[in-house]
Amino acid sequence: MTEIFIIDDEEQIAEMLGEVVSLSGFNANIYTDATVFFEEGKFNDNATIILDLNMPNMDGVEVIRELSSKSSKASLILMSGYDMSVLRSAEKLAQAHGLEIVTSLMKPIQLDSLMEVLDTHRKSLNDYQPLSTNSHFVPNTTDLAQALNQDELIIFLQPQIDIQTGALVGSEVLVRWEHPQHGMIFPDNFIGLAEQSGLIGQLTSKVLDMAIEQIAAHQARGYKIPLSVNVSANNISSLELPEELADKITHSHLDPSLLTIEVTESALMGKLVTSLDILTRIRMKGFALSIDDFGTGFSSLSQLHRVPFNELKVDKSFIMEMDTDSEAKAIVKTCIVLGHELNMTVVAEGVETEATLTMLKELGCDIAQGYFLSRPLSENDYQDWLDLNSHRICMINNSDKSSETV
Ligand code: G
Ligand code: G
Ligand code: MN
Repeated sequence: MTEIFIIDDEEQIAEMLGEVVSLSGFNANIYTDATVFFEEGKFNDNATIILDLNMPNMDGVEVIRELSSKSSKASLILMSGYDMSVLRSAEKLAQAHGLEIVTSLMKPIQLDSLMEVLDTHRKSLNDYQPLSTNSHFVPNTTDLAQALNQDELIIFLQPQIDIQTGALVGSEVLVRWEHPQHGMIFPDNFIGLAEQSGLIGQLTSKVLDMAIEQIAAHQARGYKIPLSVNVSANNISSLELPEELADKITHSHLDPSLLTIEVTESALMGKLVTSLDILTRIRMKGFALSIDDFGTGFSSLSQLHRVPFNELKVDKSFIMEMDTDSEAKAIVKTCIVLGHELNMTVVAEGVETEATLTMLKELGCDIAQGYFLSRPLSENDYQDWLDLNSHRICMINNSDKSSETV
């Protein structure tokens, strides 16, 4: 039976939680003092822990820190009697340390909601097990180098829609690895490897070539569809990137403003001086620049002001929660105002519901991207999407933009 560890200094509550855990088909281990939990050390790397944040000896935040120093990959259910913002910041902290958050619960705990959480968690543990064993392919540098040489990387495109008019205003390019044996591999499983192995320059270069080829293909059909490409922190410390981009675009005879370079907020925090140099030159050459996953890093406002961004993409974690979480909504609202004050177009990523889209429209956000509008699409599916959505598309030499609503 799967073990669940409960750490809560209030003995009665801990025992009650223990009963719910047992009823849900897990083995409950109760601790009223976190130091004992670590002394006994009965937990493994993938343990599930129900953790109270407010404890007198060692508190929940200290537990998170200690787990991280042991390189644990534990899954946490956090509890607190404080307000939701304390739970949210503890969540962010845990995630930054590589721990997984199952959920956060406000005290007093609703036992039926805890049971529901445990039920879902048990299912996800069961689903996960076969993957974590031998069927899960973990690529190495040789595999990736080979994929690059044999053109196994392809791109998916995700439409971006003008919230006020419903027009297609661009699409984000997302790389995929079509492995001949292992099927489709997602970027989270190889971008990190590309960065560490020094293959990221080559990877970005391939993705840029594929993106430019797509822009040209759309243009040949009379469609003007700007594309955005993600680059990593390593790319923006390579001084040749602006020249490489300029060479590629000149060669294709395209307008550079049709290509947006997306840089994550956290990538900027590295070597700021070098990246400022590179980003400024990318803009001077006519490309557009976007700050991605905004709100998850810690860039200062003055830093943001110094880099000539055209576009700000609010991180999907806030967008996905804004219809149920007033704090997330406040962050989105503030990002929209900030972006507009700094003359940037504001994009909301991760729009999954109509309610979210309506809310974003009310807040004056410019562009939406997300599953509610379309998932990322393969080249063929994207063509089909364009055919079905021709009323949304801006044609070349046609200033009369579509006015359909979403
Ligand atoms: O759809 P999705 O699973 O594609 O993307 C996962 C993550 O991978 C996102 O953070 C996205 O920014 C990143 N990503 C997707 N394509 C590329 C790419 O071509 N280069 C880099 N550096 N990151 C990418
Ligand atoms: O980090 P970046 O913002 O570049 O990556 C975008 C990521 O978000 C990709 O992995 C993409 O597949 C994913 N994505 C796009 N739309 C949605 C959405 O509506 N919901 C969720 N959960 N993910 C999305
Ligand atoms: Mn992106």
